[in-house]
Amino acid sequence: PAATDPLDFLSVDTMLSDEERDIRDTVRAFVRDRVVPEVGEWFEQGGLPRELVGELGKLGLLGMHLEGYGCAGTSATAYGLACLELEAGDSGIRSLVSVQGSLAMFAIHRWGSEEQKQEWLPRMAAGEAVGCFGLTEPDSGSDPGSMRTYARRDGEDWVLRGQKMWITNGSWADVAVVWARTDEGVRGFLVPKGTKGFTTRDIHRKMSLRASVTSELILDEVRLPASAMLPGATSLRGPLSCLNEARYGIVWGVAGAARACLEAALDYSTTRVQFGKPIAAFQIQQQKLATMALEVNRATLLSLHLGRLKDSGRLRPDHVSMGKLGNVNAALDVARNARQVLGANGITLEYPVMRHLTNLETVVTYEGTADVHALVIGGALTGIDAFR
Ligand code: TGC
Ligand code: FAD
Repeated sequence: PAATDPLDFLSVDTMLSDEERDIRDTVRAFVRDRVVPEVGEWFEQGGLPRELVGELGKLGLLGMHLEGYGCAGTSATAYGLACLELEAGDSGIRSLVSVQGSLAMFAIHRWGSEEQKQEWLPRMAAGEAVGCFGLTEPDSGSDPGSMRTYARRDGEDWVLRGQKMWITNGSWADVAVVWARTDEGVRGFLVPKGTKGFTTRDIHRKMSLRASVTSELILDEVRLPASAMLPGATSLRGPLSCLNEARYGIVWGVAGAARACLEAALDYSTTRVQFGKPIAAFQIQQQKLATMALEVNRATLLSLHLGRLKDSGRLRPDHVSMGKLGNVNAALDVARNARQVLGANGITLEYPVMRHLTNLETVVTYEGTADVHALVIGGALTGIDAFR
């Protein structure tokens, strides 16, 4: 007989609380009704409807694991489950939520002044204001310590000059969290849309993460008051602490992308007939399905374990690196296998698999490449830094 729930073979569901299951079910229904019917079109057109931000805000998903300032204050595990369901829809939707909540809002929540928190967080939680997070530059990706964007003091003001690249939500953002070198170390600045000298340019012709806005930020002598600087962050630890949060969401998210690919492969293989039988009846296809199910379940269990560690205050950055490295690679394997199960149909946007597969090629690169995370784990295992 078929497993009771082939998408939750190991009954991970039984390890969730009622509240966690409720949140998961709400997000799953939103993705089923609002995202899945249209996301192929968004991906093809290369963007997202902006109203989605308000809808995600109404659901309480923006900065949902933060406390106060209009944020839902859920557990890290509940936030992870939401990321899983969102990314089962598309990595671009999870990216929007990650950048808003775990990068831009988290940066303000963790490192901002009371005034900055009051000004931005309630509106960002409601989806009335969008944020982005500018760390990467054209010549500074894996090595953010080499950033050139520079902020100099001029009397009470700061003046920013530089360029940020590959910034999710960039041209949508009402506020950009921009990281810059200063004579006092790396510091973060809140740059509101429309500030003189601050412009954005969208990046087109992407073959991956198409249902997402990706932009360049240009800062040409942007003058900001002293109150625009995040007072708590004084080194690279500032932005890297935000990355831990977003990477944690990705650990969960990609388990959702993988689950969606498994689901498509299961559906397809039980209905597609060749040589007089559903292709699911051939041993080679069953082996692929079994391997996919194993990876989906293993990735989900790893996510849940990291979630419980985070909720009990024991999650370390190198734990997150292991989760991101392992789960993204697993999801890529699942998506590649599923794509083959679907044959020629697997390359189209009529099915979700190729979309997930190409998205995951971004996910394995952003928020620390697979190589970066392997080196973080290697460093933790050996005590030897192999980055330089
Ligand atoms: P290193 O010398 O090791 O450290 C510099 C300072 O940072 C501290 N630190 C951390 N703090 C918190 N969390 C972490 N994970 C941290 N890792 C390091 C460290 O203690 C030190 O603090 P302090 O106070 O002593 O100065 O730094 P390094 O220059 O050797 O670089 C380390 C490395 C390579 C691991 C790091 O730079 C790295 O992670 N590189 C990858 C860059 C990256 O992930 N960029 C992502 C950009 S944002 C993005 O991609 C968003 S996409 C989101 C979406 O659309 O979903
Ligand atoms: P590089 O750092 O140049 O790496 C190129 C290759 O060299 C990689 O394979 C890498 O693993 C390898 N490599 C680098 N250093 C080492 C080393 N020491 N040892 C071994 N191998 C090494 N950034 C933001 O700041 N904010 C965002 O919102 C954001 N959104 C993004 C959205 C999309 C769609 C994409 C594609 C990227 C986004 N990024 C964002 C940028 C992303 O974080 C970077 O692409 C990523 O950090 C890698 O940097 P890079 O592309 O410059 O590659």
